[in-house]
Amino acid sequence: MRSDRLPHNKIIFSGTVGAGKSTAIASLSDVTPISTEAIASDTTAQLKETTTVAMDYGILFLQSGEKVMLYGTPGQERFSFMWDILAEGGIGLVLLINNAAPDPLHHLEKYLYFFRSFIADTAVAIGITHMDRSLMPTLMDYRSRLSKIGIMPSPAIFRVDARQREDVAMVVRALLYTLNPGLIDA
Ligand SMILES: Nc1nc2c(ncn2[C@@H]2O[C@H](COP(=O)(O)OP(=O)(O)OP(=O)(O)O)[C@@H](O)[C@H]2O)c(=O)[nH]1
Ligand SMILES: [Mg+2]
Repeated sequence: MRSDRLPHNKIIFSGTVGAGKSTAIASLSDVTPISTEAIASDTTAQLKETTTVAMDYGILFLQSGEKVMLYGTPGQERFSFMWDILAEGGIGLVLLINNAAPDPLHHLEKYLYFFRSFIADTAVAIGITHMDRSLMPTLMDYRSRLSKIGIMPSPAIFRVDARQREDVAMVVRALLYTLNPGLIDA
């Protein structure tokens, strides 16, 4: 149940460039989110105009009165030094994978590997974004890759459009439920 970790109520959004981490936090936050967008350069510029260079931050108020702080990482690997820093003190990870990027299953493995010790101590829930733009791989493909990786317990995984508050709330709710079934009203 890991309830000793719950008073921090900090969750981390990480995952692929352009997956929608900043958008998801903006969709879900009950306060104006703080973001650190800069003009994208190199390969990211082919995908989008701006990219997160340090972090995103928002707050979600649960009906239970609990406050959940939402931290988003940059997607670009050159800012990966921020990933560990932001994860410090977190109670769980929302991993967003961009289904329209090349080789999203590889990205899934890469992020699960990077955060393996954090996940072992906390929990992870997975959102697959951009499925309206790319139907493949399917959620079944992700589930079979997860079972090959052997991560236990098997993480919750959903189709998520980061622009839709309800979609983001669903993956956060699943994460909170994994940590503590009493905290469900995200
Ligand atoms: N079509 C579509 N667009 C989406 C979806 N989810 C997010 N987006 C869009 O994807 C774009 C990228 O979103 P961001 O929130 O900047 O992505 P990010 O993960 O923060 O990216 P980095 O900070 O660069 O790593 C935005 O224009 C979103 O509106 C989705 O499921 N479908
Ligand atoms: Mg971002």
